[in-house]
Amino acid sequence: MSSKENYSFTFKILLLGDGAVGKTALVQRFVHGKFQKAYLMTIGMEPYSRYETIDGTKVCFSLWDIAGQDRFKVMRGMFFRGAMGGLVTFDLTRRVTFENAQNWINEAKKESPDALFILVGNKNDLEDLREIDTKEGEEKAKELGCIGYIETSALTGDNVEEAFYKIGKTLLNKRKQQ
Ligand code: G3D
Ligand code: MG
Repeated sequence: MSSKENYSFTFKILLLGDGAVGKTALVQRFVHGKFQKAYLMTIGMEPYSRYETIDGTKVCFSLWDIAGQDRFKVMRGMFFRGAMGGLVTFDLTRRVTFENAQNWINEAKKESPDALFILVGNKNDLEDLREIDTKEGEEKAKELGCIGYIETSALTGDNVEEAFYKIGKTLLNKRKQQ
């Protein structure tokens, strides 16, 4: 992990997706390197940051973990403002969360039209309970105009770094071209 000093860019990245898909678990895994079974349900919004060097440039990931529950919807607009990217997360074992991915992108785009999104299928450790296969996930990511599709497990840590790096790297390249 890089130190905080002298970073060149801050990327505001949203954790999006229905309740209980694993947004908080993913961000905790990325920022603290562990899976915590018991923590409070996210209330409104929780900010996290992690400093990283990507292709020789120090960046700050500013991660905004929003609450998926409908009763927090009124607050979300202001948290979404100025976002550059988002991890649109669904639970591989619950199809309804997959079908809702589009709604999350629409909601975020209202506030941040230029944001980039990666589609994340979480809980890939629960192989027997899976309702979405990889091919379907990849097709959905294309249909939604996402920069990619990745399957993760916040429980085992599988692909979690890769998911955040993929969006960080894409944002960095975009930034360098501006
Ligand atoms: P949210 O922030 O999207 O609402 P949470 O989701 O991070 O709170 O996770 C919801 C539940 O799913 C939690 O279980 C959490 O432990 C579990 N979970 C998160 N990621 C994974 C994963 O990759 N694999 C498995 N097997 N479980 C995961 P509880 O039981 O605490 O509600
Ligand atoms: Mg949460």
